[in-house]
Amino acid sequence: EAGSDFGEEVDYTITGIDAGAGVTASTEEVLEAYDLEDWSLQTSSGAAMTQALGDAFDNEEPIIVTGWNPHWKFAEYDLKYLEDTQGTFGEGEDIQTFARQGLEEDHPEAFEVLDNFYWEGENMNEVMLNINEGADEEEAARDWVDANEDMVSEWTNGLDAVDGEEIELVYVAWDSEIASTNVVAQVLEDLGYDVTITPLEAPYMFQSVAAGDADGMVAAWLPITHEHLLEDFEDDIVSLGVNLEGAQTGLVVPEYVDIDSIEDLK
Ligand code: PBE
Repeated sequence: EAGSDFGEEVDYTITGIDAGAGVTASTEEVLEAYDLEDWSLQTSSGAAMTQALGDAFDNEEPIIVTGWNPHWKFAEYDLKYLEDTQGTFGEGEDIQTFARQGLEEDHPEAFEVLDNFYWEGENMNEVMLNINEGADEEEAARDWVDANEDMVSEWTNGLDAVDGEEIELVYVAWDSEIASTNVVAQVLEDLGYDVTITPLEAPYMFQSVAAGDADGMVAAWLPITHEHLLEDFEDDIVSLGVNLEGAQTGLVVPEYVDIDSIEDLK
């Protein structure tokens, strides 16, 4: 059976990312839902996962990872999502923006930028690919903002410059969120803000916005991935809507392995 060979080859281990990620929780649900009791999910970090993926491709070895798009790995490697017949990962998600209560009154221009921020997966990919090729995160965001003045001006249209007021954005150090958060930070800096971006684990990202310690974040994946975090904090955060459509999470393998569906892991 293809699945049991594959399972043995990867030691029945899915290479995961951080324990607090939504895709980690979804994958634990998948192991239950598909009766994959022989399998385990090994948590680490987004960076460790992409390192393991790169090592596997170097040697054309089998691997299975928790994956998502937008992500540069789909441009770098020939990858496929395993078919999710039970729909545990959902049928696509949006990335959404949230602000702290009171931000609109305290910093209306920053609130407006966060509210207006909207881009496409291909835009995010440009920043991610640049960083993956070695660019500094802040510089990659700077370059993207400079090269996309038309889109950026839609986010800042009609807003007055401010004078060094402080704004703190929180995010999790996933490649996708490193890209978006750095871009928004550059745009706010250009408007005159003094911006700090702080990487946290996902639950603390939501919590700090809810507590008013941070001003906002552009990193909520909904309706599935961060559903449990939204439930915990939705009464204390301000929803500013979708900033990117067509995101997805799932289990991802190289094209060169001969399984196609989560069912094949049995
Ligand atoms: N991700 C990227 C995150 C959201 C953004 C899919 C790794 C998660 O699983 O929580």
